[in-house]
Order: sequence, then structure tokens, then C-alpha cells
Amino acid sequence: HFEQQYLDLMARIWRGGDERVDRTGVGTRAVFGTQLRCSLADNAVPLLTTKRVYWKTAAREMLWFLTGETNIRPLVLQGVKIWNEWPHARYVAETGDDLPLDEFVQRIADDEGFADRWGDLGPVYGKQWVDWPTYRYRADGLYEKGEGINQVAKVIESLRTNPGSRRHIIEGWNVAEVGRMALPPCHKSYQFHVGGGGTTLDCVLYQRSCDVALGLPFNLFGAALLTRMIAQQTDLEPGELVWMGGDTHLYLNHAHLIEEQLGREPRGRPALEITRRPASIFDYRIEDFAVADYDPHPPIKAPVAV
Ligand code: UFP
Repeated sequence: HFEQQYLDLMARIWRGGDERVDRTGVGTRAVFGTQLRCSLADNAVPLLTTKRVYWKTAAREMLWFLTGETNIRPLVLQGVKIWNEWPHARYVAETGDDLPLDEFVQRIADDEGFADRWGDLGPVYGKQWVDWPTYRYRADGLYEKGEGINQVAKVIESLRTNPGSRRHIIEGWNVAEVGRMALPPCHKSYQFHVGGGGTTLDCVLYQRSCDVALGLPFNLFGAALLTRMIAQQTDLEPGELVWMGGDTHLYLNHAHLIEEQLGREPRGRPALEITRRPASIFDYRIEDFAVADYDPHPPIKAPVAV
């Protein structure tokens, strides 16, 4: 069972992980170099049942990536809060104004000019995925901006025209631009693979840094959803999702969540359905996704380390 792999990973990190004070100052226990595998066949989806995961939030975030947007405002307007802490922290640091988080978020929603100034995360996932910047060198030795590269469209094209390729990659880690991102990409690299004698679509996701308690449940669902959308667009059957982690950690202030969740038993087998076939990968809407047979244990709240 897929979820048992997740729980075993959590237990392994919590009981034997290497402890350190991390960038956030909260402190983590970590294992470096980890893997989870799950089948996506028959609508199977890596959606945890040992706590409720708000999968629509992950789906909305994934659709937001595909629009190329890097401002939090469209997420805020849909009630998605996962990216709010970072622009808020920057606002407080740069202005010295101690505006509370909820008031900051309300201003992002109400005031478009304020959102333009303070809501942008820099060239994060969406920008790199659909508009990776290029440069053209001129005769005078200077260079000018070239046309952006839509990696998502290119991968769909290469899966259709050259399925056996080993180059179906969507990369978020733009070395020249990570310094300008609010958070350098965590789920940084997706590689797709056509298996099953040309019938199935598999995905390897490499995540350089992983908050196993709060981030991973979303990242797994997001990766599964992306793979399912791409499979639908390329007329392939969903195959396997292989998740690989670099620094795979648990925050020390998540002890209550971890102890509670490790005491729970997985329940049932949720299924992800895509109810419509949009014209392209860029035309999906949240209403196109449905999860059936999801009867999880209650949610467990814990603070996110910024
Ligand atoms: N993190 C995730 N998944 C995400 C995301 C962030 O696990 O999708 F955006 C966590 C990993 C880490 C922190 O705990 O956020 C990023 O910190 P750093 O850049 O120092 O690795």
C-alpha cells in the first residue's frame, strides 16, 4: 500500500534522522536521498487518508503553475493560502510595517496595485515551466531577451512525436534566476517516460527539499495530477509515479502531528477522476477533477516554517 511507504518514511526520519538547525531556525530531522513509488493505474492517487489533505488546494496550485502566473493574487482570490507567508515576510522586512498576515492578504485581494507591488514571488515554477527565459547574443557582444520556452507544451509535443525519448523533462531550477525567487523550487524536476510497450505514462519527480509533514502530501497529489493531465492529453494510460527526495525532513515543531498520524491506520482507496477532456494542457479547470472514496481521518494542523 502506497500510504504505508509514506508512514514508514515519516517514522524512519523521526526516529533516526540527522538533527540540525535548518535555514528557518525551527530545526529538522532529515534523511538524505529517499524514494516513494505509487501506481496511478485505475485512478489510484497518492492522497493520504491518515489525515485529511485539501487536495483541491494542490490542484488549484497546479493549475496556477500552468498559467505561468507568479503572483499570489489569483490564489488568494480562490482562498488558497499556501504561498501567503513568503510575500508577507518580505513586505514586513522591506517596509518595517508590522501588518498582520490576514490584513496583508486582504489587501492583496482588494488592491490590485498593492498585489502587483508585493504579491509577486519572483520567477518561480509557473514562469520557468511555461516561459523559461532565453537570451540572444548580438553582433555587438551584448545580448537581448529572446522568446520564452514553454517546457510543458514541449514535453507534450515530444511525448506525442518521440515517445521513446529520454528527454521529456520539465525543470524548475533555473540557475540564473533562483536568487530572485521567494523560494527556490522544491519539486524542481519532472521527467516523463512512456512505458508498457508505448501505452503508459510514468513520472519521476525529484524534490531537492521536502517537508514531509506539510509539503509532501500536496506535492505527491500535485505530481499525480500533472501526470494524469499529461497522460490524458497524450492518450496514454497513467502508469507509475516515482518520487525522489533530496533533503527529506520533519520539523521539530511538528511532533504532535507526527505522533498522531503514525498512530492512525490508512483507510480505503481514494480515486482521482478527470471528468472532461480539455482541448489542451492549459485548459483544465478545478471542476474537471473529482476524488471518490475519500474518507480520511481528521486534518492535523501544524505551523509552516517560512
Ligand atoms: N517545501 C516543500 N514542498 C513545497 C514547497 C516547500 O516541502 O512544495 F514549496 C518545504 C521544504 C522545506 C522548505 O522545508 O519548504 C523550503 O526551504 P529550503 O528552500 O530552505 O529548502
